[in-house]
Amino acid sequence: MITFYYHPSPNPAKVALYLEEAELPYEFAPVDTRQGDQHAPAFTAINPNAKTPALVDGDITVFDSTAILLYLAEKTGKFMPKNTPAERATMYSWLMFVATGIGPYSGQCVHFRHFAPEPKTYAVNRYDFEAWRHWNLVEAQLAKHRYMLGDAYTLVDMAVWGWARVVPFVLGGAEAWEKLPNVKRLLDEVNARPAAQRAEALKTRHAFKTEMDDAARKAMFPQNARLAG
Ligand SMILES: N[C@@H](CCC(=O)N[C@@H](CS)C(=O)NCC(=O)O)C(=O)O
Repeated sequence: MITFYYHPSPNPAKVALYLEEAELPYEFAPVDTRQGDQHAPAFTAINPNAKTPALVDGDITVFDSTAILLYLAEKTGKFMPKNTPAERATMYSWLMFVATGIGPYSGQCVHFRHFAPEPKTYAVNRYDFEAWRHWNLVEAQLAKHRYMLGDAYTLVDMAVWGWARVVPFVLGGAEAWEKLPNVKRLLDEVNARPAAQRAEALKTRHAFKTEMDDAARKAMFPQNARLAG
């Protein structure tokens, strides 16, 4: 049986969607990052990086959303492109683009736009610019193809969906959709899938802390302790 370590945020959402799409049974293990659960030794034994998601499958442990997506896709054979060098090369390219570009730049854009103390003009400008640059590349790909890899819905679309759900929060408001109509089209299509609705409903299975108070900031932004004096 799979145990899925989850918090209602973009990277775990990708994995929630895959598990639901592939109809894999799993036990739900909430990790309340605003309460500091990610730093508990029992969790860092599973994910030394102290972040969600993580997954335990029998005696196998896998952490980091992209690694988990690939693990599950190799395990089930579902939502993978054809096993040709060309198709796999395209898949790895876009999957890693989401992992190393969309995720980190969107995440930092959220951090500086919504949570960092002033002065932050330089940082907001840099991360907003880079987040837009990355999302515009996804937009261009989806303007050419129905899905990220062409005609078939794959794990790459699930990786994009995790972050597309929060584009207005990342890019400064719902008007961002006017410049990303094809990303919005994919988001709406995936949102309409029963698996996506089950994945979204996971957040109601635990009373996750929503306040970003001092305790939450201490758990999530440990770097601030170095500024305290
Ligand atoms: N590269 C990692 C990033 C994981 C990550 O940043 N997870 C966030 C939620 S989206 C988290 O758990 N944050 C808690 C923290 O930073 O303390 C992945 O893709 O899984």
